[in-house]
Amino acid sequence: MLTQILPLRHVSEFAADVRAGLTKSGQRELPSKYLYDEVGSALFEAICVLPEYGLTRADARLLQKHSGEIVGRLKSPVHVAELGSGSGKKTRWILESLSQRQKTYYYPIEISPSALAASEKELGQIDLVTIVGYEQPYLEGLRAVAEERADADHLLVLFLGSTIGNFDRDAGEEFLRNVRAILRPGDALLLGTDLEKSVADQLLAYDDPAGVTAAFNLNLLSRINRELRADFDLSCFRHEARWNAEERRIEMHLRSTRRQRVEIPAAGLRVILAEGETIWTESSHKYRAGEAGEMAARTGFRCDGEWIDQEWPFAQNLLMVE
Ligand code: AVJ
Repeated sequence: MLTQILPLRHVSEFAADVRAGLTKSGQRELPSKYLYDEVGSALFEAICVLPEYGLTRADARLLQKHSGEIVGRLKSPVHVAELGSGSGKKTRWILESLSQRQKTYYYPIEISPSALAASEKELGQIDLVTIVGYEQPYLEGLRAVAEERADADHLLVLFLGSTIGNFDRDAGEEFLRNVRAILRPGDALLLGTDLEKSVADQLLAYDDPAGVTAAFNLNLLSRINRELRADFDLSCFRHEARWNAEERRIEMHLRSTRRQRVEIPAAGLRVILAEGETIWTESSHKYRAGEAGEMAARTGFRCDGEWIDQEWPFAQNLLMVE
């Protein structure tokens, strides 16, 4: 409702983003990428094993079942770059399939140092696989990987887990165009998209009864308290998951249960939140079968195959650069 901006000489990128998001007129927001500090990454790993959150298991099942076929469609030699490696667990199937035919480099690109370390530990023991991690934003990391490769090498870019769903639809396509611009003919992108399912199932996946997702969402405020010396009182916020039918996405919000003032010294900010006001922290867009192929056609790729999990509707899409 009311925002007071104090003069400030230098702010970190995190502080600047928090400041921009919380001073927006209308709906306040915080960028979802900041959910993944060390605590947030650990909470996300816990979400992935919740019975209500079938997404990660569906993603992994498809890779386990079809990685041989997927890898069989790629030109050799091919190396693997992954945008947001997380724990690295799902990637094992792809790397094992590839390493049966060639020596393989794996480049996880990840802004969370704890996730990067976890993926290096998880995948470090596979024969004939060499890991070179990049602690960088997706496109910067991918550009570095693409520039350093030999002329004959192809790249398989992994963008798994429906992370693309965090972008608004237009921004997601713009992101695919940017990925395409870094690649060259013979390269490929394996894109995971979570498919639309019943609203009840989707809401449960983002508001589990044990409260793990609530903790994951609220931790963003704890992180701001820790890193920007803020004084968010977490007991005065409630996690909320909403289905936005028009945009076909789940939204996570943090609802202020009363009128309250929050100080964020390192962002030079004092915010007054109204009772019932929300801070929007994440969008998870959902897709239809075939939709990734349509996105591919608009962004300079050709969809070579789509594999769908029957238990938890989720699609693995192999997009080729020609
Ligand atoms: C990692 C972005 C795919 O949107 O489903 C899980 C993050 N948020 N539960 C998702 C998340 C709440 C997840 N992604």
